[in-house]
Amino acid sequence: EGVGAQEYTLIKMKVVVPYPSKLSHFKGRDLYLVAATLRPETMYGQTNCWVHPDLEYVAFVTSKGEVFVCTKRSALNMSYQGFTNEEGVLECCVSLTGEDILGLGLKAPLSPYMMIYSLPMLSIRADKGTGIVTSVPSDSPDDYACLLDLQNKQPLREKYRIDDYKLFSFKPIPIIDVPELGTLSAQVVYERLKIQSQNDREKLQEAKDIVYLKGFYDGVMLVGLHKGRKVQDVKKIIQQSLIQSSEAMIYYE
Ligand code: A2H
Repeated sequence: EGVGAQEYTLIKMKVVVPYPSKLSHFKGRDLYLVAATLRPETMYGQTNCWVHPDLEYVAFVTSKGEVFVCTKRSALNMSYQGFTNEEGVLECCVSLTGEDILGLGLKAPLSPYMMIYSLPMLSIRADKGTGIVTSVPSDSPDDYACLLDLQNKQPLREKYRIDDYKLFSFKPIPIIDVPELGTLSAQVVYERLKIQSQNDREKLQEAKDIVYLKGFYDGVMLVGLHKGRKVQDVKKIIQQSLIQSSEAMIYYE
């Protein structure tokens, strides 16, 4: 952990069988898309998962015999953080593109939806996190904007061959009450700033600053074991409980 290291919570989103052809090689093993988040306490509000259709990903076998899917850059970082048997070595490593892992059915920890799906987000960066982002449209303006774009723009759905049932049954879930911003703070700020789409990068940055600050310092949990408590008091507790149940890990970069 060097100067300025960022701690992420890696959320293990279990891919539902049968695996797609590019991953059929891993039949019989538990396989996960691993998303890097700064907000483990928002996992109660997951409605889907984001992958970048044009990014390169890898699947590799961890020291526990599970299969993780993420960018190669993050997989190598993981290999130096005890995730693999040997540092710098990715066992049974298979290369994938984002398109190979679009539309997968996933079981996401703490989400009230039994199954959620991987959908395309074009603003995912290759140079941070795992390239997999878990979507919480109630509390993340980026996630809200992207979900709304997909729901409103038929050509976008067609381009990435997204089945309607993977998208339209999923609504933002009220999980945190933020004074002045209410229980769907990302949507409220998106509307207040008159954001038009996921490409409104400047306004989205402004929205993120507002929602993140107020949500963290003044937000109160509306759901789960810690209902009624402040976000900043329970964030670490929720992270630790996800780690205890093997649904999450800590990852630095
Ligand atoms: B956060 P930082 Cl509810 N490209 O998780 C783009 N965005 C990425 C990413 C990538 N490669 N990897 C992670 N992220 C997102 C939840 C969340 C997040 C909420 C609210 C705010 C928020 C649900 N999505 O982040 O630049 C992930 O989304 C606001 C910044 O590395 C991750 O946490 O600091 C966050 O950005 C990491 O951003």
